[in-house]
Amino acid sequence: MKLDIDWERLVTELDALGAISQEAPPVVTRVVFTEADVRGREFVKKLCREAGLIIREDAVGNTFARWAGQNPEFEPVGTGSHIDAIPNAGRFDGTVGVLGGLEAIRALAHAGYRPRRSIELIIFTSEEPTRFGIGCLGSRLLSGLLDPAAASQYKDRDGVTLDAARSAAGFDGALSSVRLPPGYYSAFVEMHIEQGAILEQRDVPLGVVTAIAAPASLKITIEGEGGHAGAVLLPDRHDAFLAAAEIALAVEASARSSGSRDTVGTVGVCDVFPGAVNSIPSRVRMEVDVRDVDEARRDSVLRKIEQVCEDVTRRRGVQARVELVNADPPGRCAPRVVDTLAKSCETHGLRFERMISRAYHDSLFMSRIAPTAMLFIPCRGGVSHRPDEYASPESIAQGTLVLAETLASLAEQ
Ligand code: HGY
Ligand code: MN
Ligand code: MN
Repeated sequence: MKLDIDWERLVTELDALGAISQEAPPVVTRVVFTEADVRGREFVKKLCREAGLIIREDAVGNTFARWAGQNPEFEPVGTGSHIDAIPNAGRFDGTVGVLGGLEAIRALAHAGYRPRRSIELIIFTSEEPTRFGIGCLGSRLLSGLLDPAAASQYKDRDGVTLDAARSAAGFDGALSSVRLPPGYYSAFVEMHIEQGAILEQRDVPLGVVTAIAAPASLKITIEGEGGHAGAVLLPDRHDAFLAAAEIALAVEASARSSGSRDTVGTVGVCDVFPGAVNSIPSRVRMEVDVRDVDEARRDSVLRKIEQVCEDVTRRRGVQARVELVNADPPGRCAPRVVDTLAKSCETHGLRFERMISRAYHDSLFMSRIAPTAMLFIPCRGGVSHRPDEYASPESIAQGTLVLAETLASLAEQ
């Protein structure tokens, strides 16, 4: 089948979606259920309608745009990703999988192909942890891996609950209705930028993902004793930030000491109260991100961090509350889907590399309920989660071509 990817239209759409942001371009910030997120959703849904797809949205805003197959009663093939973006991000993270998935469907239809199985494009809600502190909120609920009752009470930093935020964005209904029955999809594929530099360094145009690293995150609240930054002598202080600083350095040291380069850790959020230069910090709220492809090694780092918290708080006379937000197993991709992606690359004479994903994605949770794999395209310098994130039109076109070929193959399996 001769497939023509209209990469100019696709790049124009990616740029237009990138301009739907809470910040001025090239900065993309599109936090879930904000006005920019809602506008971004409307933008993509309009393109899906124009392509003749049938749209439905669930109670948390996961959005499904279906291309009806010849056998609509067969389990569909799914593809998609997210369009929410963390603060100060770029325009390709997630969106390449959504708009690239749409373009793959348009190219197949344009080539006169009619799938046996329906093909369904998904926009997952809140892949990023920015607002509610946990990543992949929509796909966790979809796959039944998150308790709806607990999720509905998640609060953002302003105390707004998930229920209130989703309702204000137009999504109501019981969160328990989001979960899909097992076997709902016959297969799922997500195209995404690599967010690392391996493909670019090895000059390989595509990555076929065989596993997804196991993410974990902690919330650590440290309560010390405030006071005048000049008058209180050092021996009398219980400085919450300096305790936090020791713990933050221990996050890095614990990851480094695992013996594997696959173990990583950082502290991405650190709120200091009261935040006045001449006031000893009395409270610090930190969010810690620890990952590894090996779950046991990751968990040993979490235990070390908890041990350090105990030691530091005892020595400094402060209190620490450590809350485990999530500690997910790694995602294993399905050989059938991996091989179908590999074959599609070969069909189009495109070199590829089998690799693991160090970033997590909605595919991590989709792999729990459907045979799943991912397709990576290179991003310049491996840069992501920054406004200078960039994927070339050539990479985007090559990825979309292979995605289209793979969706068609899976729709016939
Ligand atoms: O953090 C991640 O791995 C993803 O980009 N949200
Ligand atoms: Mn991201
Ligand atoms: Mn992403």
